Amino acid sequence: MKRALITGINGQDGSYLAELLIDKDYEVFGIIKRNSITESQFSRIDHIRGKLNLTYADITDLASLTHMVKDVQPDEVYNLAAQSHVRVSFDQPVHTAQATGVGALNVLEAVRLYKPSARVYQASSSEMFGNTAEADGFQRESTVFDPASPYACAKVFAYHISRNYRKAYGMFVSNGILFNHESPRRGTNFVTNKICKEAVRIKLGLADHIHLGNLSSKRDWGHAKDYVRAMWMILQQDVADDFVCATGIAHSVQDVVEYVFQYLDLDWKSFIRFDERLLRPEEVDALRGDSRKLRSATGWEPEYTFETMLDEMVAYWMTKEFDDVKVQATN
Ligand code: G4F
Repeated sequence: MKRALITGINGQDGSYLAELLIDKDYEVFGIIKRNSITESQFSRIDHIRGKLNLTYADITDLASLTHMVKDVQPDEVYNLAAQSHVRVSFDQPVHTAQATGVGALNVLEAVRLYKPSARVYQASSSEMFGNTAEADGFQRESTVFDPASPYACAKVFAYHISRNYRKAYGMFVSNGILFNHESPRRGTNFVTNKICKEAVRIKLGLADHIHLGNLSSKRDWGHAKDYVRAMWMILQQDVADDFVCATGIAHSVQDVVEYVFQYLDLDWKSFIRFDERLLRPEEVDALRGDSRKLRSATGWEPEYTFETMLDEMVAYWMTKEFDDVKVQATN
């Protein structure tokens, strides 16, 4: 049985990846960052908790990571933990640098010291490209990075230190440069799931508006389930490398709003209110990925479309009991 260690196992991606690896007969280990609301730590993985080996640890705490790697002796390590909210990274730049940037280095160092033959997946991000694009409008592996937030700067560091460990120590470390990926498990302070959840609450008469920031930015949105499959495929390659994972199709935030409200038979213009607190000090205007390298190396193809992904997310909220807790005003 292969052993996988996942940081961020209780997040959107970690939970889908854990399901995938269990299906593939891996023994799955995860680290959980302790917080004071125990229930919220396990909400995405409760249904598979009996099949997981979970330990409290933190990517900012090298000692806890070295213990984990030494004890578990994993074959594969997926570093998915981070402070992953771009706008929040402007509020907490130092914490973001420590968790998202130095955290990745801690993972690499723990692996180098106690299981250097393990294969490491580093969750790199399309945010690293910032506002650069190739002449054809796409970002790909060769596109220059121009990070536009503390989060993106930290991810650029993590990307480069991963390549450095690959070259300096001959370790198998691969970067998946993933474009935005969503699902019903997405945090509701990210724009797609915020729109889906709040639009359903409007439909049910529990709310009468949504506060949003920039409606014109464009993202290449795929489904998290498709993207965790890419993570696994990246680590099954003969040679460690870096790969863009994206659908190749971009939509604006307004496209998301229009699609979701139309699905619910509502006129979106009556319910959207602009809130300048939701703008970022520096915005990334448009992201669209060229993932031909990944597709030709691994055969990866997404199963979901933009539309089927949003259909699933809205359907999820339609069946949910609401506790009427509002989404944070500033997220
Ligand atoms: O959903 P978002 O917060 O995602 P963002 O910033 O693109 O980052 C996500 O994807 C990255 C991959 O490219 C990951 F690395 C990162 O960890 C994260 O998962 O915002 C998407 C767009 C932005 O342009 C934002 O300005 O939506 C715009 N937006 C407009 N109103 C909003 C809102 N974003 C949020 N979160 N909340 C709003 O009310």
